[in-house]
Amino acid sequence: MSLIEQTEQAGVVTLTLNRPEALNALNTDLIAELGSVLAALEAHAGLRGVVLTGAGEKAFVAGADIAEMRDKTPEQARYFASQALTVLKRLETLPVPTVALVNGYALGGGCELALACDWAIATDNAFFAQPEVGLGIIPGFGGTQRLPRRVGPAMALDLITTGRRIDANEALRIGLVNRVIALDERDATIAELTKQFSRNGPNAMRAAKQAVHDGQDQDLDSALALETSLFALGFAGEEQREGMSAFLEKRKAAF
Ligand code: CO8
Repeated sequence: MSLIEQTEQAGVVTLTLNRPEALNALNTDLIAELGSVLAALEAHAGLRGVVLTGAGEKAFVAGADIAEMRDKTPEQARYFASQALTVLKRLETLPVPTVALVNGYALGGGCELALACDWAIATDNAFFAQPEVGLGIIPGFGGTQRLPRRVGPAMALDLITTGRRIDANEALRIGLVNRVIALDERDATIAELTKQFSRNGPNAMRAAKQAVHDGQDQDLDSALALETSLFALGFAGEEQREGMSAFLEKRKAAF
C-alpha cells in the first residue's frame, strides 16, 4: 500500500505522507517510497514545484521510526542514516521550488525533512523539535548541519541540546518557517502556491534555485559570477523573450 499520496495541479505536485498509525514516522519503507517518488519527479519535464505535507491534522512527521531504530547496530544505523540522507539530498536538489507545509508535529527527522525543502510554511498547530538527545542519540537526518544553516548555530544548539518544542510562532520568529497559516487554510495555500509557481517562467525558477543553492557554498565573488552566468543564460531561450514581450504587449505570458 502506498504511504505517499501524490496529486498534481498545473505542474505543482503535492506529496502527502500518510502513515497515520505512527504519526507519519519515517521508517525504511516510507523513506524508500519517498526516494522512488522523487526519482520519478526528477524526470518530470513539466514539473513546476513540490509541496510536501502530512496526512491529517496532527502530524507532519513525528520523527524517524523509534521502534525500527531501537535495536540497530552502529553499522545498521549508519546505513539507515545514509540511505535517508541520499533521499533528502534528492529532495534538496530537485530543480524546482520545494515547500514543506508543516501541519502538526515536525519532530526529529520530521523537522529535518522540512529543512531539506527550500522553505516552509507552518499551520498554527505545528510544533517543531529536535528531541534526539532525549533518546540518547543526535540528529542523523541532517539536523546538525541544515538547522544551523537555517537559524544560526546558537539557536540550532539551543534546540538540539535542550530538545525543547517550539510552536509555529516561535518557528516563524527564528526563521525556521517563512509563514504561519491557519490549519483550515492548507488547501487554499497550496492553490495559491500553485497559481504563483505556474505563472512564472519555469526555467527562471530553476535557475534562481540553482543560483541560491550553489552560491551558498561559494565566496561572494564566485557566487555573483555564478548569478551573472545564469542571468545571461536566461536570455538564450524563448522564455525571456516571451516574458518580456508579454509585459510590453500587456498580456499574460504563456510559459
Ligand atoms: N516512531 C515510531 N512510532 C511513533 C513515533 C516515532 N517517532 N511517533 C509516534 N509514534 C507512534 C506512537 O508510538 C503511537 O503508536 P501506538 O498507537 O501504537 O502506541 C502513535 O504513533 C501515536 O502516538 P502517541 O500515542 O504517542 O500520540 P500522542 O499524541 O500522545 O503524542 C507525540 C504525539 C508527541 C508526537 C509523541 O508520539 C512523540 O513524542 N513521538 C516521538 C517523537 C520523537 O521523539 N521523534 C524523534 C525521533 S528520533 C529521530 O527522528 C532521529 C532522526 C535521525 C534518523 C536518521 C535516519 C532517518
